[in-house]
Amino acid sequence: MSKPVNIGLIGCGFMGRTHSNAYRKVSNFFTTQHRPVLKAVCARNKENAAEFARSWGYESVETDWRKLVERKDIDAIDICTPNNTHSEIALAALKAGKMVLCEKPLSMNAAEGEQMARAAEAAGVPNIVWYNYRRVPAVTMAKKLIDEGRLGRIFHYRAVFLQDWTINADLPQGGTALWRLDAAAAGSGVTGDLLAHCIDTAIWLNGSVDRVSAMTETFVKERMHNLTGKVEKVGIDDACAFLARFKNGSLATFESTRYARGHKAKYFFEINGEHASIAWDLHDLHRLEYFDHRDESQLRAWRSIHVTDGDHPYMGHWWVPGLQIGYEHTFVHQVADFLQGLDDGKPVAPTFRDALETQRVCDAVLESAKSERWVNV
Ligand code: SOE
Repeated sequence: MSKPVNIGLIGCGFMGRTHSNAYRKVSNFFTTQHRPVLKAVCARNKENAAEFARSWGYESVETDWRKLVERKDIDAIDICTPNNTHSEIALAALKAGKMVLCEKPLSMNAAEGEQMARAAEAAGVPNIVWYNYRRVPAVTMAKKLIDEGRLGRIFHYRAVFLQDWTINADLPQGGTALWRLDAAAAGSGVTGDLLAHCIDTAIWLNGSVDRVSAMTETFVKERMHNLTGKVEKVGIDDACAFLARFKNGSLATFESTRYARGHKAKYFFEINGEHASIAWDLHDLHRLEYFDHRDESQLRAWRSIHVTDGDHPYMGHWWVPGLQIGYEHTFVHQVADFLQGLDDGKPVAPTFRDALETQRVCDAVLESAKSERWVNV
């Protein structure tokens, strides 16, 4: 028998849409006993919330997240608001005994994240953070190949996440659409927004990071602030690059920027092991590049695996072999796994505790950039 999970979503932006889309689609493609019900959406602006509710099929609207969190008919709170609100909302939701699905990054910093992870464990309720790229089928397959030991000892991990949308110095900071440029709302720039994705994937694939050495830059030093109407100092990192040593002995480089002209969302990683290497690129997200030195020498080459077959991760739930899926499906996969976890009574990664590890690396990166020294995680 199907068990409803009443969702209360907070925030009607881009992420609110990706999550809502996932809740709507998941039960058409994945069979779980639990099934999401779009119970309520919350945003400060009532008209926006009502319009969002209408287009995504939410049953009701709230304008105060505190009221939503206290509602008896809500089982799970989904936090899609700017980073500086995650902690307060999550702590209140956990106190009210709700499950919590929190948009990435978990928190503004590790201290806040630690509090959230502890509260989630004390509440004993399912909790998860939306690091969606783990659930691109090709990335999940990379994890499988690594866990099978195919790469052997890992020597190198390299990752980049490149964008170009903030090059224009006239772009303001702050407010509904541009809070990612406002340090007070976002905590950091590319480190928390983009590198957090790379770090989450890297920890998942390659284990814990031991120490880092970073540099950051803010190319546009002042921007008009949408909330104050004044030109204010920019507090976020526009670009960040760091070296890392993993606990498994491998060396890593990470780079992210919003100033890489020509790149909209180029997330790429490559891992080099003793026997084999793998590489993945978000611009071609259904392909996993794989090179195995143990192949017969004449035929040895990079293989470009089209991860669309029925026995590839998640793909048996979609169309027929060879037909692709995309970005939005990673969120569907996350909901599917979360619901399966509810069926099985098991936590599903990345939990708040897992995401805290990423937060600790982000903190170390920012501290290293400031001190110009290596920092232990
Ligand atoms: C920023 O532009 C952003 O939307 C991030 O906030 C997302 O997490 C990333 O997946 C795509 O880029």
